[in-house]
Amino acid sequence: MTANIDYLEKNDPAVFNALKGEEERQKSGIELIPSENYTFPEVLAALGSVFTNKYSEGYPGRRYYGGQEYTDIIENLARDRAKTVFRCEHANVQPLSGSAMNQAVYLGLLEPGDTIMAMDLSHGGHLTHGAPVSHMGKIFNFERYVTNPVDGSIDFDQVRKDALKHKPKMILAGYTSYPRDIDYAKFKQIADEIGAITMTDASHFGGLVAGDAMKNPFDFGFDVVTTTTHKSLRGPRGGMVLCKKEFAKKIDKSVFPGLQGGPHMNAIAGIAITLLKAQQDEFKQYANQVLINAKTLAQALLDRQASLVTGGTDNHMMVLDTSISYGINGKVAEAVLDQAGITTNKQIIPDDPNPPLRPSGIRIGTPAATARGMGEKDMVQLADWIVDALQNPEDENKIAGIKHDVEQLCRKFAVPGLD
Ligand code: DSN
Repeated sequence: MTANIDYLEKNDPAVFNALKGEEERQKSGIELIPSENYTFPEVLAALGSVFTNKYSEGYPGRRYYGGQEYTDIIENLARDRAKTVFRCEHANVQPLSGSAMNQAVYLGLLEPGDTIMAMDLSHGGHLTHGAPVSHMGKIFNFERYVTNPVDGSIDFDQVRKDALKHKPKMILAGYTSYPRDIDYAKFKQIADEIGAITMTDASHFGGLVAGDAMKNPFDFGFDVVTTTTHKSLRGPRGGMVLCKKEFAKKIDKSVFPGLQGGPHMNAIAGIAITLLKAQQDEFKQYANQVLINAKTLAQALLDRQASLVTGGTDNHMMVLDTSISYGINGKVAEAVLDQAGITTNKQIIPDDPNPPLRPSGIRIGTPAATARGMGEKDMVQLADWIVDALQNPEDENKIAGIKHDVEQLCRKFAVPGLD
């Protein structure tokens, strides 16, 4: 019924071996990239299912191809469950990725040349929030708000002044590397004053909103929320646009036919499964534990004099300034931790003097480690290993010793879907 990986061993050993290698990498190391996670075994099954064979342009009940009796069931389930989980009026579950979902919102609700107010990229904004190298940065005019690097706060008097000056059509609250929560009420108040649409890109923390561990922007009257489905939500790779009813038609038209063709129905089946899981107590406990683990890890790093951007975390991630802390840039730090079996990613810090491929820090997050069942004690141990490795980047014996210890710990925690 679903994919049988054993066929691969015989028919394509090159791909089979790479796949097995990746399985082993995921089992033997600790995944700390904040945007990564282990999906549920049921989702892996759906991804390798017959739904990958099907074209389904259109929406349930209004498709451009025949044979949709089961795809309609799947997409309706995913949409209804998304509305329940996020307490919203409309859900589009077709975006193929996080970038596509954000593009669909801008292109569906705005006109080229319109102004969007979004977080400065080095302070935590995402490429799709108008990086000059992205198409969105060329099509729309982005005005920036910044954060205070000492505590991560946002100066809302300044945001309001800038909003009154630039009159953005949309105010975007959301991030990819900001370790704090968002004051939605303040953004909404400013947006209402100038008649702007409010959007949150919850790509990173959608699962934490779903699990009631973080605030839901819809509770503050936000118009649109986007989230990827594979980060803290633990689903398949994909994206969703959630919105008020008044924007539903424009959003649906923008996703299809505006931006995409056929949706990936195998992924949508996975999204439906994920959104049922997200309603269960176990998921709520998971979401809470992600935050507890992040706070514990951050505190343990601070206890060892690590310099964290904004001084800590309110969510699932933290940004460690490795230049200040250890005199090495984020590229070197990422490589050293890779050697120790700890996966992180190099990360620009606010107003980083260094370029993105050689930035001043790394980003660390707890969703994947928590999905394996790791808890506070493991986070404290992890902080020690991170600091020991980064303080001794050239000590091969020490790094090898840490890698050994990391693997010993990892063997105690199954990888969901693999063990
Ligand atoms: N790649 C995602 C992240 O790591 O945050 C966002 O695009």
